[in-house]
Amino acid sequence: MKSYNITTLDDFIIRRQKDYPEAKGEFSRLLHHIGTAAKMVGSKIRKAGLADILGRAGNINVQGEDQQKLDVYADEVFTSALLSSGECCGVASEENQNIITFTHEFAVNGNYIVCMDPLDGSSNIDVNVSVGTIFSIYRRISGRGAEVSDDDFLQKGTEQVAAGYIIYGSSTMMVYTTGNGVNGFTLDPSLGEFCLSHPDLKLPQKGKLYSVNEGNYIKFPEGVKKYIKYCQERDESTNRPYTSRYIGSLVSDFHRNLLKGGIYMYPSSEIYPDGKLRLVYECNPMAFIAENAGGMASEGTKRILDIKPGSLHQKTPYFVGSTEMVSLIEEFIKNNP
Ligand code: AHM
Ligand code: MG
Repeated sequence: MKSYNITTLDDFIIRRQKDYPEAKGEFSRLLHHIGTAAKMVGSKIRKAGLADILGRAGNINVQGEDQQKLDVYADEVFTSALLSSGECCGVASEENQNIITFTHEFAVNGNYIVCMDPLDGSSNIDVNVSVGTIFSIYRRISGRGAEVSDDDFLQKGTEQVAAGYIIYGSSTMMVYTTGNGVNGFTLDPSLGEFCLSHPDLKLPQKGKLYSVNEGNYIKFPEGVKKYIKYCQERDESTNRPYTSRYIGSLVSDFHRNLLKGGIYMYPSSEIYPDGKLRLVYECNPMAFIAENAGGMASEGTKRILDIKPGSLHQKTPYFVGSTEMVSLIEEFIKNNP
């Protein structure tokens, strides 16, 4: 008999749960609901060019940016899924100024809070380029049953219980870690299931790709400029020049570099003194994934996961990817203050 060895996301979650005899299945339920929301959003994105969903929703989000309709949809779908899991008692989202507290009877005792960017890179939707969802899960620090507060969401990245992203690309994939390796699941549209396709992902220690918005080059700090020049110089012994690849969609740029090896950079500049990316729901989850795959994430001089967030939408300069590349840019920054 032929064997069809398929591991679905739910199989995988249950298998992992068995490694923790004390686990009550709460966390597994939460992840399952995130998977379901991802399928709903993925399906809507597939129809984006057909349905009347393209274009702006007419609202401005807390970052002062126009919201796309799909941002709103993704935010609602993920928030509803997290609520209905019954395991999540509050959510922080790029799309909302303040945290959302779940006071419903079945959710108030949930042990987890989730920080998310429901649709990152959404300005790419209109031009049919990949976008993604980013999520980060923490155990609440407020007592069960109490209302959550900002402190629950302003924990250091080192406290993450899990982090992941969904990439809505040529296929839909979910990649996540619970601090014990990174695994990738590809959605089989005919089955409607995420299937384990990229077990135990490892970020190559060095790579050949660098990803940065070079349009901002002249406004970058000196160390970053010198590192970019280093990437472009010819030196066969170190495999240079490197290749420049930038989609402008963090999830997609990170995903490619995770698989192939490389560095993603969003430095400070005159236009964005703290960079553009948000620590709590963009940088920390990707940093947790990077580290769990053997990579590194830095704000230039220190580890991203060690930063204590002061506010929900705080920004930070960001360098993430292959350890040798991130370490080297730290050197360039240190030597060119
Ligand atoms: P968003 O959360 O508003 O979509 O913005 C974040 C996105 C990232 O996905 C991407 O890496 C970055 O913004 C691109 O910014 P820029 O266009 O300045 O290069
Ligand atoms: Mg974003």
